[in-house]
Amino acid sequence: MTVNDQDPYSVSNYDADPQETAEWNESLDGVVASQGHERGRDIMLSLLRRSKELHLGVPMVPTTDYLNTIAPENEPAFPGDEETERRYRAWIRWNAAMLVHRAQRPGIGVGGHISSYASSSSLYEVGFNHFFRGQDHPGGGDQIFVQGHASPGVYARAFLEGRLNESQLDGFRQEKSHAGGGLSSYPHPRLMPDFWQFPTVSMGLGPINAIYQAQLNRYLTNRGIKDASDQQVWAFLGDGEMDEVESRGQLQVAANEGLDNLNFVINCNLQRLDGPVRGNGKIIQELESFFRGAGWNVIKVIWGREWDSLLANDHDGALRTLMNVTPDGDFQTYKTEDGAFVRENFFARDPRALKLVEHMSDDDVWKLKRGGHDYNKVYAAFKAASEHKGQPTVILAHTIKGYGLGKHFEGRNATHQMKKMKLDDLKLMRDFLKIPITDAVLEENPYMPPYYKPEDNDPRLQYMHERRRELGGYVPERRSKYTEIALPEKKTYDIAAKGSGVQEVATTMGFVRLLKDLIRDKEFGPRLVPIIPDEARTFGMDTFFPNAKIYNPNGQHYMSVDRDLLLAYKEDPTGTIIHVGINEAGALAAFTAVGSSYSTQGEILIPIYVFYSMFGFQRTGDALWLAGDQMVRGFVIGATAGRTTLTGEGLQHADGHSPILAATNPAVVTYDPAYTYEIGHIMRDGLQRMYGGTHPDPNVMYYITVYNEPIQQPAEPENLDVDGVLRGIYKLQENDMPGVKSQILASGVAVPWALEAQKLLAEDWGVSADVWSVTSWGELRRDGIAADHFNMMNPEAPAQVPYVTEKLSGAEGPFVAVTDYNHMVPDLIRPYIPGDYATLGADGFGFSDTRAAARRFFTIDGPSVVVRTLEQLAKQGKVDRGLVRQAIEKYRLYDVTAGTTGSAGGES
Ligand SMILES: Cc1ncc(C[n+]2csc(CCOP(=O)(O)OP(=O)(O)O)c2C)c(N)n1
Ligand SMILES: [Mg+2]
Repeated sequence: MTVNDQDPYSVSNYDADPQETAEWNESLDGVVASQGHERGRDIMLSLLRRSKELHLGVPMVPTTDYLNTIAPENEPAFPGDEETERRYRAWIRWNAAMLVHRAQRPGIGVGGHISSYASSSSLYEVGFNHFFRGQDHPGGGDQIFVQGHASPGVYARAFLEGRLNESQLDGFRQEKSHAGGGLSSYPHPRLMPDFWQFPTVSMGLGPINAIYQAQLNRYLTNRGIKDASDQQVWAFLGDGEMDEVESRGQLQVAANEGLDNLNFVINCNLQRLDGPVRGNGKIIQELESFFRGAGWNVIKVIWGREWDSLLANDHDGALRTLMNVTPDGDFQTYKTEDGAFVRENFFARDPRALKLVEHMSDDDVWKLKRGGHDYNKVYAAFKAASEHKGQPTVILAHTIKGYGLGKHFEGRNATHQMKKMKLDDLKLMRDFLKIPITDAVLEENPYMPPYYKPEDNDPRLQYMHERRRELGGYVPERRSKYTEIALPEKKTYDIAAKGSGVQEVATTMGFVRLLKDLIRDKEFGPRLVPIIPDEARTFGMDTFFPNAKIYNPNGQHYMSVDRDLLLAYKEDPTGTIIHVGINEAGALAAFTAVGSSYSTQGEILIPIYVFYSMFGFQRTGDALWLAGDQMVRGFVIGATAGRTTLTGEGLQHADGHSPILAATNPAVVTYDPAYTYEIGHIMRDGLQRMYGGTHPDPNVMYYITVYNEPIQQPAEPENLDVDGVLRGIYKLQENDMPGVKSQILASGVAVPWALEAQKLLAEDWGVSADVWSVTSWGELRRDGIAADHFNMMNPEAPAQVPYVTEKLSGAEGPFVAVTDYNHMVPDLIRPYIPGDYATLGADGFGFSDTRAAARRFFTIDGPSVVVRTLEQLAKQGKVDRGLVRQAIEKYRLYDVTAGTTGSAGGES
């Protein structure tokens, strides 16, 4: 009989020798009866430890007692001058609160958060004074992810450091209107590009991005691009934030890759915005089991040093039991009351625990601190985390929300949203923090209590500067200097210009072939980083596996099933491809880390993130918004795009709107190319813009939609209007046939339909149509809006003409536009079309069918373009209205089975 059920609590547990087992149980019973519960526990924990050493496969214990992981006797001595550090911490805390309070002055009232930083200032200060390395440190700088709404504390520190002045503090949240500039609400590199490195305030994106930042540091090291092995990533997170899917969803990546350069510090103040995180439960215990299960090293910092002696005297475990069973909601409430309340409602539940504090006054009971506010405890945890090898570490620090802000703030459910302090609160806080500001000054103008900063030569300020000098400079700091790398030469793009001859090749495949050639470029090639969420085979990128290899820091330790194949699946610590598994959120985090390497690490890397276009802007739009904030540079490739082109896949796959979503992101330049030669120019221009060193705005991501419909790729026409390709529109095919004129605008996969319509119009109806390839509806719109704005603000100047208006100005006839997307895509440029404009589009949900049937259903195929054009011409009185009905009947436009536009099948 085999033992499959290893759950020790299972009723059906198999036992090979019940009698022997009973004897062991009796021994344990005996120990407990004679020596008490504590001794019984000791023995059981010791046996569990031994079972681990003997590799008995006993299921692990997911949680430990509600105690500090590091016992007092194992704590290192605190290396700093605690008194001094606490003094300037008080100044920072005061200034942080005043920064927010003053931002509520009459006429301003721009909000802000006080309580989160108040709860976490010790966590940050221990880091700033002893751990976080600046970028001038010989080992390179650490990367610090600051909890978004704790930003006032970081500004307040920078003020003491002399990096920000009082006027800037008063410009908090008035970024445009405050004279001399303001401060952004939260960490936004885009808005404060010399200061912030990592945007964090969209809950959940900080944790996942920190994991992939740590991965990037390893990746750079393993690939020999830069030795980042001495740098650590510190991510400060909220306990409420840990409920976000992205916060917990990638913990296994950090564990599997052994990212011991990564430290999460979770500020467990037990509260989120509205109230308790787990009123009935214990968030620290829940997170402990979750992280441990994922393979992380867990360090709990729950109690301050005042509890040490109580716990040392807690011989029968009564106090520990109370700690274990008290729900978070009660712990929160205690801190809104007083020492007598704590004695009665916490300790008095067990007379043995009550006895432990009988010698203490209520005031002393009140001063029993939470671990996250104690420098010794926090320092011990940070040191252990930074030295831990083989695993990432999470520090779970128990704190009080609104700590030190007085009775109206501490532990209150509403504390997150409270911004203003009453005069009495100000005085209490001033006293608590011992800030030398008089009552009279506070009373004079309670809207504007002064900041506090001593003279520059104050020894405590000097000490603070010295700590930062020793650690390699001030933090946070963002740099954007990087090592230059020569861009690929023009001829590297030749393959894109050549066309495919008689062979039919989809633009996805055309793009992949080009990428392959770019990667071959000796100097620049290694800087291109393909990122794929388990779709390489779909896009024909499995051809990259053998040479570029899949990055795996652990290598490949199994006998690979396809080891003899040419296209073997190859994992390697020096691999180039970041393969994140089926995981678009992780892919975006990797994209963000890789695409900002130029800034965080001073090394250029170009992320080429290729994905199912439906699962890009739609699924991970917020992460792409963050990437824009972080000033990421790179390429986002929406493969298998279009609502009717990805045959058979249906409603959840058929993308008919990603260009619209992309157009809303100011950092994204969107292209919908029809042919590979267009892609070649777009890629080249993109790299030039990002790293050519001449463009005024290089901090952009190029979103390029490519398709899986095989078509004959034409060779690049001679005298191609390259400027037109890059700016968004060029004339692809003129028709000089005499007769009624019309203009067809199309993009991407719809360009061949436009050409089909051009032919049908000529042959069936004697109408001459020119065809324009619109490579970017979004860029044309942006250009138009810029012209509108200029004209509004400069009424005296000659009016600017939008590029598309100018391009189409001599074109005759109605304009008809078609794409494989929603009508909204061509409608983006409606205001700038110099004439009658009609659009066709695939609105509504996609479905699975043949390309031809789907295009007929949405009336976007070749014949549909013909009918729309005739209708527009009839409206203009240029053809007989009867022709429209004739055309509908001729093509059976109402019959989905009569559609013929597009090829069948095609994998990529
Ligand atoms: C994705 C997202 N949803 C909601 C918010 C609004 N929000 C900002 S802070 C916050 C509560 C944070 O609680 P916690 O993570 O526990 O941090 P604490 O302030 O308690 O340290 C919420 C809901 C947000 N910023 N991002
Ligand atoms: Mg919280």
